Amino acid sequence: MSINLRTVYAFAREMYPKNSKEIIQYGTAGFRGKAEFLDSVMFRMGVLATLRSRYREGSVIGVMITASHNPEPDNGVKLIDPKGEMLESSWEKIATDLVNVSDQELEQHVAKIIKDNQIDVTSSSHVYVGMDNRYHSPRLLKAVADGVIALKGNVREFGIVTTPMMHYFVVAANTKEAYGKPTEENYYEKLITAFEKLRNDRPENGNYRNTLIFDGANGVGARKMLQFIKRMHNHSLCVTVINQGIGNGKINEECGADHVKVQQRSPISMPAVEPYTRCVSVDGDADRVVYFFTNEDGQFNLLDGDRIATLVAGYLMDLIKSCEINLRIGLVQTAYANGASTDYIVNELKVPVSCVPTGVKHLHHKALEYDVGIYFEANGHGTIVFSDNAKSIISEAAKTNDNAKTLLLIIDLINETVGDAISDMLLVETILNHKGWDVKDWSAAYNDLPNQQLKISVQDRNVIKTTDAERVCVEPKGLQEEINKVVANYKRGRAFVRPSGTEDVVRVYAEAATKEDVQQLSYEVGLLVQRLAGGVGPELVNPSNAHL
Ligand code: 16G
Ligand code: ZN
Repeated sequence: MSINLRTVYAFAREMYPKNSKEIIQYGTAGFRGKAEFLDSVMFRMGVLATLRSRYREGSVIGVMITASHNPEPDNGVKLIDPKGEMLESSWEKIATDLVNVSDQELEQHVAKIIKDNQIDVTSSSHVYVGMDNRYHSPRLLKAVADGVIALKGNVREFGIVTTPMMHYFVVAANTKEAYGKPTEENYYEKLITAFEKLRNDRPENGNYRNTLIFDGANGVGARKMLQFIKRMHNHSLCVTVINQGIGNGKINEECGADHVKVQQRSPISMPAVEPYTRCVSVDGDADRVVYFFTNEDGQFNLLDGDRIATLVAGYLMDLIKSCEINLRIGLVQTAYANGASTDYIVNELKVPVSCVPTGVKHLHHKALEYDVGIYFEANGHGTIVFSDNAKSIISEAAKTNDNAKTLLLIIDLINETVGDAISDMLLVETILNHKGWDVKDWSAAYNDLPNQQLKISVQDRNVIKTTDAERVCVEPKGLQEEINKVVANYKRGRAFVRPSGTEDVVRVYAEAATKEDVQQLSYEVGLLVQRLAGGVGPELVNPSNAHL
């Protein structure tokens, strides 16, 4: 087989001309932006995925088209590496360079990538492509597929799927189906079989009821949840899906995990429910999940990624102990984890915790260091990874120990390849059922410290440099010292600043013992950022003067 790089240029010029001069960067979540500027980016990512597959000796590379929790007009694309991980960092740079060259430079640039990476262009290449349900996704999927075709790669289209389903398919294919089959049906079957065996014909237990409200963010998660419901037996779980994405509802608009977490309020279209009804929100591509409920006074309560992590860690610790096996369990968080959750993990659960920079790849990577690595971001993205050593110890124990059999089913229920909102939800449901807990019992484990986030606009957010998993700011000089001074005035105060990887802002996070304190603390830290890091726009308003 021979390829002709002229074809790439011809496709680009005729069908996917570059229509934006703005430099865009492959960030923590790939490329994101307004859909109308992404056709050429998608085409080029199809080209890159094909080259990457050849570079990785014909392994399947995944391409997911989604802008996750962003508003409906946005879209995005990210590549999935052979083991289901995020694209390797050195290739993020290759991706950035490739999408920013002009159409005229494209042919030569592709030739250079091939040469620099010694890619055998005669070898075979396999690319899987999937998309969320944004109305512009099919057009962008076609552009990716054309990128693959231009370089004579093999492309398989999966249509509308969740991000974690794509990771599952890629891993299934690359493990020669040891992990599962790369089909939507097999994904449902694997998870439902494990879930129903774990339920063991006991849909309810103690305070646990098997009904819940599921906010699908008008995204792909809603559609897939409806598919799960169709396939589940004997009412093992009774799910009411709201924000299904049918009719006028826009993806993530006033709904979904990000809205619920950031706004700390229920999504739109919530039916009237009894106090303490368990409710779940996922984001637009269903790789994040948070729980919430309202109490008898109508007060909103959030059970976020930290809560899920602590619930899972406690459960797995007990289960592993009861199997009489010795495995190293570890939990991975980011600086956004509520301080109360970290205290609970260290002092009550006594599980080692590590803190890493924001972004799934950092958490996933760190979790792989343990036999059982649990990672969650406070925003609800997370999963559990089991080492090969752990799997063989558990399989051996399962020959004689029923709890080890349960643990094997838990491994089947988890999507180890990446955070998966639906799989995580089924795991939480399993644990709550096992413990006989309702949301009240679950939230009683510890009390979150009040916390607040601010976005600060600055001239150039990259002037902020951080270290120690983003908890310490090293540049601009002097900013951290000033932050330390204000934090010291607040009981249980903690704050950090970091440049966002997805928006042109600096993020401020603060927590403190009371709501009033946290408002004041975040304001003071935000003001320091404005003053010392080139703030633009109006000065922040002091919350204690806000009523004046
Ligand atoms: C991306 C990351 C997510 C992180 C978020 C932070 C992946 C796949 N996703 O969505 O993990 O929490 O960015 O956004 O890595 P920020 O940098 O704007 O705060
Ligand atoms: Zn997402």
